[in-house]
Amino acid sequence: MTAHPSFLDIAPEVADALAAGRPVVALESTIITHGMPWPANLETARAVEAVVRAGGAVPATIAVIAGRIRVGLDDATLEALAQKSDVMKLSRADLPFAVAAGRDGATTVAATMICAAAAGIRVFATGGIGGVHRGVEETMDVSADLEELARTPVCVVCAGAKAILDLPRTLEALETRGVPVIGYRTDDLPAFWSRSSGLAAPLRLDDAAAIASLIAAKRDLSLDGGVLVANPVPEEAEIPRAEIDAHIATALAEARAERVSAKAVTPFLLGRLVALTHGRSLATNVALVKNNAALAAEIAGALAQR
Ligand code: PSU
Ligand code: MN
Repeated sequence: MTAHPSFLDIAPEVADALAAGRPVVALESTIITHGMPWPANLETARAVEAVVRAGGAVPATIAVIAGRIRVGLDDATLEALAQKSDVMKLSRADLPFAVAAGRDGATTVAATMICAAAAGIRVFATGGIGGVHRGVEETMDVSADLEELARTPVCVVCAGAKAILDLPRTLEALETRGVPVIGYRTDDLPAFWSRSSGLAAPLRLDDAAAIASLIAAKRDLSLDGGVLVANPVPEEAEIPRAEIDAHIATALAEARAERVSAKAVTPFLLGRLVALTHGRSLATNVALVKNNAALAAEIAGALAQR
C-alpha cells in the first residue's frame, strides 16, 4: 500500500460500512474530469453511485481534494470536481505530488486502486482500463494501470481495455504481470464499446460468487496484485466493432498529427470519439460504467458474505 492512512479522509458512511464488513465499491474520478464532457460526467457519476446503492453496496468515489485523498465524496464536492477545469489527472506517479502540493486531482484506475487498497476496499468499478497503446514500439506508452494491477490487491470491474489500445499486447502484458483476466459470462475479451475484441478471454466465470472465490483464493495464496473482470457492454448499447474501428482510426491519426502524448492521449481520443460518433460513444460509455457498477456491487456483496 502506498497511501498512508493518515493521508486518507474516508467518508463516515464508507468507514461505517468497512468497519461492519458491509460491501463497498470504489469508483474513480478521472472518468469524471477527463473521460466525459460536462454535464454528462456529473450525471453519470451520480447514476453510477445510485447503481452501486441499488446493488446493496456503499459507493466510494475517490479523488484528491486540496491535497487530501478523499474516499467517498459528498454530492457538492462531486459536482464541484465535475465542473473544474484545472484538475490534475493522477496516476501512481502524480499522487504524491498532488498530496504534497495541496492540489485537486482525479484518480485514474492505478491511483484509485492504491487509495482503495489503503482504505480496505477490495472491489472497484470503472469503464475501461488503460493498457498498451498502439505504436508502443515508438512511444513506449504503456498505462501504469497494468503495473498497478500486478501489485495492488483490488478487483477491477471494467468493460475490457479501451479499443483505442493495442489489445493483443495489453493481454500479453497482463499475463506477464500475473493478472487474472476474467470474461464475465463470455469467452471473448470485451473491447469497451463493443462486446467482443475478437480475442479470447483468458479465463471465464459466470457469477459473482465464483469471482469472490477467486479473489479469496488469490489472497490465500499470498499472490500480490489485482483481478481484472471484463464485463461486456449491454447489447442494446453496443457499437459494432466495424463501426467504432473506423472512428478510432480517425482519432488516432488526429492524435498523431497533433503530437498528443503522455497523459493527454487517452482523454484526447475519448473526446474525439464522442465528437466523431455524435455522442453515441458517450452513451455507450455511460451504459457500460453502470453495468460494471452493478456487477461490482454483486461481487462486493459476495465477498462480504464469505
Ligand atoms: N474508463 C472510462 N473513461 C476513462 C477512464 C476509464 O470509461 O476516462 C480513464 C481511467 O482513469 C484510466 C485512464 O485509468 O482512463 C487511462 O489513462 P492512461 O491511458 O493515460 O493510463
Ligand atoms: Mn500513457
